[in-house]
Amino acid sequence: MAMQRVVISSTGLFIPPESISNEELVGAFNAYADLENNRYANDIAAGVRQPLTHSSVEFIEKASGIKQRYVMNKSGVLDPQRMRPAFKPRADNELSMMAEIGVAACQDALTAAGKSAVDVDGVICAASNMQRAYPAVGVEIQTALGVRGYAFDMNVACSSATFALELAVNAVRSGTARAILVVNPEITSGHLAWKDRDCHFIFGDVGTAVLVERQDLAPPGAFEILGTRLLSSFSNNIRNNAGFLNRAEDRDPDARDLLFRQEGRKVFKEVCPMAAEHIAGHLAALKLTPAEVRRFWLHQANLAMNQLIARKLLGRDATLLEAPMILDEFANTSSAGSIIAFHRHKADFKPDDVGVICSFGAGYSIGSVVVKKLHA
Ligand code: CO8
Repeated sequence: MAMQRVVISSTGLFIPPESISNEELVGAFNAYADLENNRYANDIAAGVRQPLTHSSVEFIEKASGIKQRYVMNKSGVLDPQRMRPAFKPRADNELSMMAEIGVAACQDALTAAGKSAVDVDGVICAASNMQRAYPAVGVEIQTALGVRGYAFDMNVACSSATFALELAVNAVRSGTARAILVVNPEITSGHLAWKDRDCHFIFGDVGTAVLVERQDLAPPGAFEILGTRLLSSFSNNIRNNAGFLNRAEDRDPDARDLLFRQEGRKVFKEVCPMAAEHIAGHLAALKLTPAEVRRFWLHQANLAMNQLIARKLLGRDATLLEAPMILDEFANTSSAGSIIAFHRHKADFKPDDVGVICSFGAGYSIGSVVVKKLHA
């Protein structure tokens, strides 16, 4: 069978019901720090324990660009006695939380394309953590949507969405599927160390979906995928040791290393040049230059990071139209970040305009997807 042309027909977004401002977050953190410092006042006075230091709204906004984040549960996160979301366990016959927000994002994408589940042959659920080992959350989403065919889960942390897009593109290009839904239910609040001042502000919850489809079946004015390119290179600078062997290792379930942790400065320094080089190389392989790209929908981890990557590519500062940010509203939503940026900032694209979706983060992993707007 001849290779098919492949497009992104539509995207979908699920926004959680609650949000937390930096003021609220810092208020809860500082109350927690005061409680801890009171509890260990004697040890602190004796010099055998360091007091916890207050967090600050000014630091968070200056260091990251984040102003608020959406979460699936706010009360648990803001309770200084708890400092983690409070979720009600669900029975096996109820839709799981990850599947619920995944289904909502997929339905949004299907509606936007004027398509339904019968037009789709597979679902790839790609996120930085899975709610359980099996059955796959993707299969649950597939079944709830009424999609025939297949589904599976995959995890490449921050690059889960772009890596899944390459798999979806390859399936559609080779003719094994007409359309694939790539879905990213990112409940980052479940694995964020809300008690750690260095990172408590970084993440937020969200769900995104991308409908990847054969061009001849897609609605007019879709985004043709000119190419995908993936890169990974091992680093311990972003790490989470939670896993199925923890129990056999007799690990303390509250141990700090079983949640997200990072060396933020090192990540910043190492990943920026890698991402810029990756994008430039991918564009060159497609006989394009950065100057010919109308928009870079970059991973949303840090405002200064994206400014630096865009400057390396363009040789000048990028405008917010060229490298849009959604981080202020959503915080870092891991793999969903660049997809939200694309979802929110693509309506003004004209036929033949070219853009790049690019993720970067834990692994390290980098994934780029070069798209071109087709004629309506
Ligand atoms: N309030 C006040 N002060 C603070 C706070 C705070 N909350 N936190 C730290 N400080 C202080 C520090 O103690 C330090 O003080 P001193 O200079 O006296 O030592 C000072 O502020 C500076 O601290 P940092 O060097 O840590 O600050 P940076 O300017 O480097 O900013 C950032 C920290 C924002 C984390 C920044 O380094 C960054 O964004 N780096 C890039 C990180 C990145 O891209 N990471 C990828 C994220 S991983 C991912 O996207 C997906 C992973 C999988 C999902 C996991 C979900 C949970």
